[in-house]
Amino acid sequence: MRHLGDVIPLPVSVRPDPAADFPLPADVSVSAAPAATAIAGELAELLRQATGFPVPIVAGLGTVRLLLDDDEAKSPESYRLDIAADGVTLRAPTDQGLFAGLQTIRQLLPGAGAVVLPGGRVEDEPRFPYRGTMLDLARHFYQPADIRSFIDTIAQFKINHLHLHLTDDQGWRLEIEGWPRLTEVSGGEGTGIDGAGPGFLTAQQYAELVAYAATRFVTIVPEIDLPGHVNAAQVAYPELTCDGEPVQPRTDPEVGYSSLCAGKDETYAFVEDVIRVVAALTPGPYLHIGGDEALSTTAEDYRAFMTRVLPLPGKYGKRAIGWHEMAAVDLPATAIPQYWRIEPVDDGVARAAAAGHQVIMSPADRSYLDMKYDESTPLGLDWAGLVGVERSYDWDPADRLPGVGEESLLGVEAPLWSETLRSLADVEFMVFPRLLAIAEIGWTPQAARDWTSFRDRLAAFGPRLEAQGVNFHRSTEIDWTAG
Ligand code: TNX
Repeated sequence: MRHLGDVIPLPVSVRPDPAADFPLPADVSVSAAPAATAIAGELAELLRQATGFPVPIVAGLGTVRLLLDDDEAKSPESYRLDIAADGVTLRAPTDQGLFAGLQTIRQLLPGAGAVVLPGGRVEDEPRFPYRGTMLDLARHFYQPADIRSFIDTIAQFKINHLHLHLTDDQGWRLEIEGWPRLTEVSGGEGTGIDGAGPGFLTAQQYAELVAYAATRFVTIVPEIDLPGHVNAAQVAYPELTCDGEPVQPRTDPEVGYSSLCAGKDETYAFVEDVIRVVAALTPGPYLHIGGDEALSTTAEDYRAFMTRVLPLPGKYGKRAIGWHEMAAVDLPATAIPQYWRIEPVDDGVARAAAAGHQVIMSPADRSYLDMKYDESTPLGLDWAGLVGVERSYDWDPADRLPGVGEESLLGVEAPLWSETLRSLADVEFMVFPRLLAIAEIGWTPQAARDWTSFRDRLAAFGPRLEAQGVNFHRSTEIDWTAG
């Protein structure tokens, strides 16, 4: 049997009651408020798999009950789980909270043997509303089925945002109505790093992916990287360069050489069109406009460009997110800088925070999932250092940058860049288990977190990830035999 606190991310409050340990009976059933039928169906299926019992969904009071209490002024993701001798009750203010609680129940089910749930009460809510990861589809494209599988895995750890880096120098991965050459030319064969990552999402596939993610309570955050990282766009449409001359496709990992032309009207016609189309395809509240490493854009052009472009997500109903370089300009009130630096260098982020902006923390030396774990890691980069599991766990996003404390943070994100990655197996190897560390940072109160506790809880997830076919890294920092 699992212990009530054997959960990642660690819940806010865990009160075990061993007298109330609950063996699931052969006639175990599920009941739910009408608004929660989808989650009830999922829970029943989970219990069927664990027990082999039929687990019907019943109209009256089931053995396991899902209740919606919308009267409380709590986080929509909060939940309370009671496991008692006469059954299990999960209550939350929203179906999002029920889904979070469902992930806790999933983790409390044993991997094998008699199905007994540990008695007691769990009360839980997230530290931050934004807990994310990122896939770089531009350097290497991953098929929708792989992205869906990835979403299934991350959602189990209460990761609720998936940022898709859709465009870069080496490829353009989202079909844009009115600009067909973006994907015809820059999404096809020969694109990506070493020409080995071809493919793109049609508008329809993107919409389906967004809808699928929503069933896992994961919000897709699309990124169109501007004004740098645009070689693929310029290959497709040479009028997007300053001199209008064609440029060559690039499949090397260099950054900082391409830029949209801040002084040309064509630039803004293109950018506004793309933002309008992406916003229309995206139900979530955010649209990421990049803004990083625009090393071949002059500071003056960067300001001029960003000042014109930053209001556009708002015009189409979205909040702009951008890499923190964009904080060099005065931001629209709802814009969110995403901080990625190693050193606490202030590029205007603290000023933005003081003006009331929310910030997403993604420091490269802690949260970049494309950094090698250690010298022997066959994949990944090391420009931000080696990032073992403890290093990815043992930091606090609220003390990274002076002036950007707890109350300024929307949350944390762990980006995965794809220069060295070729497959879902490669992605999983770099992401797991480190994303579980980031998930706990984003969910569990800082004062309740502890590396030793995390390390010991993580060991038990080895067999679970293995059973799910997830290609996680068997880091020697963890004693996997303890699981
Ligand atoms: C930096 S940090 C980048 C990406 C690279 C990554 C590789 C940032 C916003 N941009 O262009 O893929 O390093 O780790």
